[in-house]
Amino acid sequence: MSNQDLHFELCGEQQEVAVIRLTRGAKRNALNDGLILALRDLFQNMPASVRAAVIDGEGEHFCAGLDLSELKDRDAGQGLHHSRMWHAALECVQYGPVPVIAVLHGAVVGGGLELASACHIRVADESTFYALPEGSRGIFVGGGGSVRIPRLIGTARMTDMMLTGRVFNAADGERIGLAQYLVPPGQAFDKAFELAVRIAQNAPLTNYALTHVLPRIAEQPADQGFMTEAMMAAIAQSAPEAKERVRAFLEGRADKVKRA
Ligand code: 1HE
Repeated sequence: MSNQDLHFELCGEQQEVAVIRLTRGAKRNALNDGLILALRDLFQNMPASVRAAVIDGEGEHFCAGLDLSELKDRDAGQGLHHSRMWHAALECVQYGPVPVIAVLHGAVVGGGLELASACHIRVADESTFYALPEGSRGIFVGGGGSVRIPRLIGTARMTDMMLTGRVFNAADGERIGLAQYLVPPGQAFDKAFELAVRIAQNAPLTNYALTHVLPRIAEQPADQGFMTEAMMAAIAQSAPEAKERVRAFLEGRADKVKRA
């Protein structure tokens, strides 16, 4: 589904990085139904060349969350289906074909934080701030935030954000686990793109294991997690690409791990 508020571009030498940009800056990239459905369709129909994706937001803010102008006339049944539509779309981001990196700056609030938390890596610049204003709007999260955000920062911190309207700045956001990377203002896209190019060089099966299998293992009891891990390890190491990569290291043709 094409949408004027969503820009899509293939980048990188092999067109291996999809750059996706919310282009509704005049409304602070607030997510209306059309944008949510367009995101879903985009991740369901990702070109085969793509190995990693970057999601950015036009203007000063990553995303102001749910488009509140669409909320006012909904009844309970419509609200249920609306939330499930967000769930389906953000499932396509989290459990889609490739790892996804969010480029955070300015407001990452409400549904914007829900979108960011469905991504695999979050790179924030120092202008970023995080909030869940649902509490003060008299509503609740509906885009998977109650499932994903506590897994990043813990239930107590999310409860605090929603009960008190607490806003975390960029440094605190990185400290508590909302973002994995913190960079100077204006540098988040470049950092995210650099990471995407790096991720795109991994064996696709390893990336699949990390995005689809690791989060499931994390939800399993340890005993089952160990078994799932063993099966994934066996599948990954039997791939011809894994054998070639290991051989390359043993023959001195691959990079060593360097000190941080
Ligand atoms: C919007 C939205 C929106 C801006 N829906 N139109 N999210 C919120 O409660 C956050 C609401 N937004 C804000 O707090 C601020 O807009 C920002 C801090 C993000 C940015 O402030 P600022 O001063 O740069 O922009 P602005 O002047 O507030 O907004 C510019 C325009 O965007 C303005 O429209 P205009 O026609 O008067 O120009 C705003 O009305 C519009 N706008 N945010 C609709 N969110 C799946 S459930 C998820 C539940 C939620 O996400 S609830 C949280 C919603």
